[in-house]
Amino acid sequence: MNLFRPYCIQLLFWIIVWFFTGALRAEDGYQLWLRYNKISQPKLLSHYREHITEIVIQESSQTFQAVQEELRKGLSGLLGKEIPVVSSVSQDGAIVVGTLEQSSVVRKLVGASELESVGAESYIIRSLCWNNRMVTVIAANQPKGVLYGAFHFLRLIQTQQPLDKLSIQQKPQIQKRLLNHWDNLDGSVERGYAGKSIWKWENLPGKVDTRYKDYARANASIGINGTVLNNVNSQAEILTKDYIEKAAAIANVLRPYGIQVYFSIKFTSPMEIGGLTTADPLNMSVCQWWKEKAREIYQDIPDFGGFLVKAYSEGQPGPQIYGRSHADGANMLAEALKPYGGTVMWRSFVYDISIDKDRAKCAYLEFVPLDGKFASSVFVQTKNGPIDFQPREPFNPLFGAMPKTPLMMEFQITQEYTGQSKHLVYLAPQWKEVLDSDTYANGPGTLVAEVVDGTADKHTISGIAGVSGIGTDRNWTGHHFSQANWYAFGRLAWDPSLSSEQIAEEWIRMTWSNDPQVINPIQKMMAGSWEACVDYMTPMGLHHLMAEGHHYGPQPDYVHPGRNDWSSTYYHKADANGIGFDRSEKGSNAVSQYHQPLRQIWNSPKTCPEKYLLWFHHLPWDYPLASGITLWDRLNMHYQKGVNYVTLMQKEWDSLQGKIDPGRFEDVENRLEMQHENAGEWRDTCLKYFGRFAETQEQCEP
Ligand code: GCV
Repeated sequence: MNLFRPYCIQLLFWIIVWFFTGALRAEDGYQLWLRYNKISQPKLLSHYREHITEIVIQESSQTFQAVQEELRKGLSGLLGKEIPVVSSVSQDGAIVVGTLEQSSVVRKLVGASELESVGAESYIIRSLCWNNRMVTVIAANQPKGVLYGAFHFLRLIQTQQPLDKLSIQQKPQIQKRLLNHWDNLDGSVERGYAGKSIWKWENLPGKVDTRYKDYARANASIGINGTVLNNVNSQAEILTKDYIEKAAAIANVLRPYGIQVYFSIKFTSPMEIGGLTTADPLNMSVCQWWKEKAREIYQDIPDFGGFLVKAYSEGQPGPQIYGRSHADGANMLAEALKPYGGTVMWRSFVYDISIDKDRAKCAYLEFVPLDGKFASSVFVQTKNGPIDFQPREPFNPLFGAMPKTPLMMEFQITQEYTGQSKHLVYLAPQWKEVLDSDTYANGPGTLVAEVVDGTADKHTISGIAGVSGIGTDRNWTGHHFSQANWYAFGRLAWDPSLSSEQIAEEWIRMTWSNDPQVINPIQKMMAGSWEACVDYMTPMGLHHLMAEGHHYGPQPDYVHPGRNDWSSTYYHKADANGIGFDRSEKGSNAVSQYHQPLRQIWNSPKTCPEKYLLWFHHLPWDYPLASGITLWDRLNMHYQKGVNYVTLMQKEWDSLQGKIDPGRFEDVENRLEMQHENAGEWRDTCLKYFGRFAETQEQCEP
């Protein structure tokens, strides 16, 4: 017996250790921000247990099943006990969930007039006293609104907000909030850095991956309501009967979560899979083919969203082959989708440099003359900047230049040009910079966000798209912190006025911890991570210095054998006289595509903000900046500053050892080490290359 005793004590010791470090057991990131771990502070836990005792639901649609499932899962996890689902209020702490139309309890609690004005996806969450009972109501006009409300309610608990005096009313600012997958039908993902495509086309429609539901939950939790399943570099096969059936199986999983599916289509599909000899949008047989195709799709997918089109760009065919315009092509597709309410998203990512030698000007020159010529269900989907998702670009001048056309914003969540899945770069500040930019289109204060949400030009439709960074990696996005970009995209799509700090804090609390000792260092890391990336890659308005093809590392000396505008040297134009692309009136005059006073401010290197200086100006190496420092010295400072920030992020992260589960801690630690090494490579390669010119130049005239 005595011999046995030390073993018992040892066992007890390990049980205690296991119990207290339980929260730090390895996590793999699969649950994203929907972790629902039990609240550990006793006071807080009893507050929530007091305010949540039962879930009152009277509806049973598929969406309501999703609502019920999520609330049960979330609340039982967070509160550490099962919360019963009932059909009427029986005690204090009832959470009443429902629509005005279907739920008699909701009707008793909420006035019809309150919900009437808010629209289909909106919701209210309110604390009430009813029949001497303390209740919380989550109400909406449509089940989808209730679903969004339920996720909001869970978020309040996940981020440890009090529940006693709730008075929340939410309405999305932008109607169509879409992910764009650049997923190919063979399972590869263009510019994907998190494994293969999650769409298992080879197994569909028979076998439906369980992951689709978690994908739907995650997206619904941040308000995303549509997904384009396949790459804009499209294959005609997506429109065959087989693939429509496969997509229908995905749509069935996403539907209860309020997510519509869309296809990227190839303009020459009528020829490739339809046996026609032309794809001319004005040809009757072609129009008929698309009408038939739309009918076929809607038979299988009644809530199908519509088509996304990359036309006449980077090898993709378009109506121009037949001497027709973007509007001719888009309108023909819109006509085919019209009976079903489908949408066309026609991309403006075109750069035919026979139109203008400056690639940044091309889309504007092609699209602005077409303003007013698109059918009412057509969006022109436009990247945030005029080149191509560079670490930093001024906003695309099309925003503010096509008042008669709804412009759909296209951001890139996948980090093609911002370190892929190796670098920690929180992109919300980049997107905020663009959304908050003043276009001056209708005088001062016409923000890009207002062009996108339709208020600037009184459009009845509005949309925003994010190129997805999702793949089959267990944590969905490769880098654990790339999840933050997915999260932030959804939150900003819902409400572009949210701050990037606020979004980061929500995400950190839900994804990592509510402990301020964890929140603060991570906030700090994320806050400056984008600016740091700009600094060590392309500071002061430089752009497209990335290696050819994969776009990861630096290659400032790259010269494309056939296309000047695919060469790094085309963008930086470094030589003995200086560096930068002259887009002022004296150069390509791209500044003229912006409204006054931006045109004037950006036209002069004296008034142009430093962040855009070399985007708009070619300047001598010893050009004196306002601070008195020369351009070359300042460039050196930026590159070093970027690398220093990665060192700081490493330090902050190291301070979290023991406070973060070991699995995710080590993964991020390793990636930060890689980032540090690669940031140094960016600095050294670029400064060495530019130094060849800068340090041999003749001094500029005083
Ligand atoms: C899907 C860039 C990317 C391409 C992408 C293209 C686009 O050029 O490098 O991979 O193609 O943008 O947005 O169409």
